[in-house]
Amino acid sequence: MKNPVFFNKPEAPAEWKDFYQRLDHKNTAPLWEALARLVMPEPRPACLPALWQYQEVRSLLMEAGKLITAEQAERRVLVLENPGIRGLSQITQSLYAGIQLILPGEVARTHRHVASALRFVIESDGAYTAVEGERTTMRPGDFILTPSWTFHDHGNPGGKPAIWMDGLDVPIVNMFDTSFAEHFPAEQQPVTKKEGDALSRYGANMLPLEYKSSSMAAPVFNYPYDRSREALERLRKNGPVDSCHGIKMQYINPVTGGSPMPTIGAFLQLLPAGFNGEAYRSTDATIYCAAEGSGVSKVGDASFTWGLHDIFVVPSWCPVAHQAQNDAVLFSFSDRPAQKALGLWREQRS
Ligand code: GTQ
Repeated sequence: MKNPVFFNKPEAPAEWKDFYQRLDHKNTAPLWEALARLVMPEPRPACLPALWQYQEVRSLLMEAGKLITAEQAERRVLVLENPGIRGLSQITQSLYAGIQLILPGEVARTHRHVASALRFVIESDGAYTAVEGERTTMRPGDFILTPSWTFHDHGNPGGKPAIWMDGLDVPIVNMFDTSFAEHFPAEQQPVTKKEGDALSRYGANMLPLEYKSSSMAAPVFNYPYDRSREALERLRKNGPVDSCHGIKMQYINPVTGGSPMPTIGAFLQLLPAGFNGEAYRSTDATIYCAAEGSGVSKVGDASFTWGLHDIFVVPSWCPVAHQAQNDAVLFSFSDRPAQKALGLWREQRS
């Protein structure tokens, strides 16, 4: 039942105008004029359902590659701006997303910031990301972390352009006014660990003896696609296939079983060919990228036909229903762990 207090406010009489002006001059305002947009009976997101076709974004990004070097740009990225909140560099109310390009021979210099970042690799032939002294080769479909305040740089010693999706919690960090950032003294940080060290040490269902984590982020920072994909494939055979989600798994921090980073959660789901999912909604606005296959997702009143590497966004509390033409895999990320930590998260199956 809708609470009438949120909807039936009488029109302010003309004679109150002078009073409202005097309030205004004293930096005060009548709550009763603002209450309905302040305390809403359910989420009313300014951000809209939206789709970015990868091939369109890619050709613009390659144009950017001719205009500006990675060095000049610091990060050569096209920001995916939600059409409902243009100009804010946000894809949702709480998250940033962009598509980054590193051309052969380029490096993106070492820096760190309070914002947590993830990468979902789209194209790469030998490019790497380094985090705190360890490099990891980026392969298509890999989910890579750059936890808060960790030094990171990217490089592409290969022969082809490297392109990936960045997801950052910049809007959350800035909402709290807690942003710090700095450069590392050198362009590239020294490599102090062997490639694959983190995954061997923390990512094999084992931990070093008496291991105590000093971070809120996972100590593994690459979740290779072949492993995740294989798990989904086995589970498709074992079932059950969820009527809303297909076969959907969440990436975890192997130390805690919780999310890989405190503010951002990430997911991978397999929609078998012919999947015709039921509608689902949750309060965490979610960004999807098609890792394989093609399909159609109904997002509120919109219907998005997506193919390989297309990106779409589902606003908070907006119903989404996925269909897959052929076997499809969707990567997604959202602020779900932050909402859960604050006791805010809700979901609803239709
Ligand atoms: O790779 O460090 O898309 O700092 C935006 C800010 C990527 C990065 C972005 C960043 C980065």
